[in-house]
Amino acid sequence: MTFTAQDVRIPSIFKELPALRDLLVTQTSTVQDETVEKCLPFLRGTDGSLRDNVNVHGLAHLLRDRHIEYLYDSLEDYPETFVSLDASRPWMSYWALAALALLGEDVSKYRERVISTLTPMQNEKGGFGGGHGQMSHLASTFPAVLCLALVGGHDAYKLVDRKAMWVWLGRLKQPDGGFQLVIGGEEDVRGAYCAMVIISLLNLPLDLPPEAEARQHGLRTFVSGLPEYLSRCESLFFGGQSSILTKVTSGQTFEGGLSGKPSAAEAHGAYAFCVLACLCILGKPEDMIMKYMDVPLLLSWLSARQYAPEGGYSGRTNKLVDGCYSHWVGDCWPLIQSALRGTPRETDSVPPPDTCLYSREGLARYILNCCQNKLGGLRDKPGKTKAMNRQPDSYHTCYTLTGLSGLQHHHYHNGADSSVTGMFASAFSWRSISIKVSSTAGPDQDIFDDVDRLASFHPLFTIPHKSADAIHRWCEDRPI
Ligand code: FPP
Ligand code: K
Ligand code: ZN
Repeated sequence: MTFTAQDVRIPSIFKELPALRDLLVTQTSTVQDETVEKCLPFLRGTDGSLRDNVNVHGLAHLLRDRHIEYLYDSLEDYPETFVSLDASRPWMSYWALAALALLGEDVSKYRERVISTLTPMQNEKGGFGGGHGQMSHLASTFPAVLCLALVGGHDAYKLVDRKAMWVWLGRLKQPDGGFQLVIGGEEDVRGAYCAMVIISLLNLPLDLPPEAEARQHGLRTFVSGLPEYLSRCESLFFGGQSSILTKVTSGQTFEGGLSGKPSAAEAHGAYAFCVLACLCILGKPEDMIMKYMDVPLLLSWLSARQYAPEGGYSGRTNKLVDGCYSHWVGDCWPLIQSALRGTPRETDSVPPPDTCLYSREGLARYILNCCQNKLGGLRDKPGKTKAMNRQPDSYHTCYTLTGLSGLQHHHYHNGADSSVTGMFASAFSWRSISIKVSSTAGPDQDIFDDVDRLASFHPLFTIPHKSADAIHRWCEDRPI
């Protein structure tokens, strides 16, 4: 199809400065203004790097082959200066394999390599370290298990010593209901989310092992006190950078977001996803989110994370858009919308998509126009500043694409559909369908060309639905 620049339809909200502007100039407003200035030529499709690559809606096409090339390359050698990444090897593997799977690549060809990479990282006493000889940590065990699920197959699944994993996780369970990430180390909601993903995918027993110290405090299972712990993570602070936090005084309401731990801390999108996804592993969203969250306040905070004209999300109040929050913040929406909608009646096999509480179009514009590097890979945001060189990396490539896939699909769960029974029935009953993303400029039209669509991910496990089902089924057949 040929069209002239005049034909391109971009709603003004995504190409003009906001109509209402606060005239107080601060360091925060200055960097915000600089960010908008950087993004505008990309959003308008006029930046040279987008030349000949926008559709009639002004949306850049997905540079699929270049991203695939970039990700394959990210799995090869690194120079010495990258030595600090040695503690993140399971993450490097996960980000690349997950993003490749979203782009339609078959990652099962990496089975042998994943097995040989992860084998030396598993510790006898359970769990995986981030590299050879390192202590087991939930932030490395989580991506390790997801990599095994992604490549799939008997040889990958059987690598995990599930009995030792169960015992190790028992030692991480804390009297307040949460989980430490490493024995004797920090405790926050990443621990709770990573632990429950591992327990549910590997179908580990819910009872705490007999030797778990949490038993001395009256806890019996991995779930004991957990939803209450998560509900205490609603932020009691009113935002800004951590150095300028203002404690809420009486009369002010709290911010409504979710923080990393119950002791008052700043609300952040990455922790919000951990809290909500963990609650949805424990039960149906309409039960768990409605019961344990203050939904109206959460909606207000989450809505405030999406900016215009940029269209992308920030992770916290008064901070800048960043492509990775397309997942951490953006993928909170399907969980919340599902909580508000409730489980569909058994007669509606696919419930109709909701009135969307966020702008799918805005997020798509930010990801495709502002985050793609023309040589491959996706980034936090455009521009080069003295403070930070906005180059792509596999973390941002993975999470911008996860967010893009999230907005291209309608996620729903259907209790009647799950072959899994018990505690995790709801977690394994999520389904999705590809949906049309319409534009405010032409509401009847899909802004996506078919070639720019990604595969769907399970909204709680961030791997394909079939990968989550397959590892779980394999483990169900082999009780420990
Ligand atoms: C602030 O970074 C970032 C955080 C406080 C949390 C980051 C955590 C995650 C991204 C993932 C956690 C989840 C799991 C499952 C391990 P910043 O100050 O550089 O960014 P900001 O300005 O956007 O807040
Ligand atoms: K950031
Ligand atoms: Zn980021």
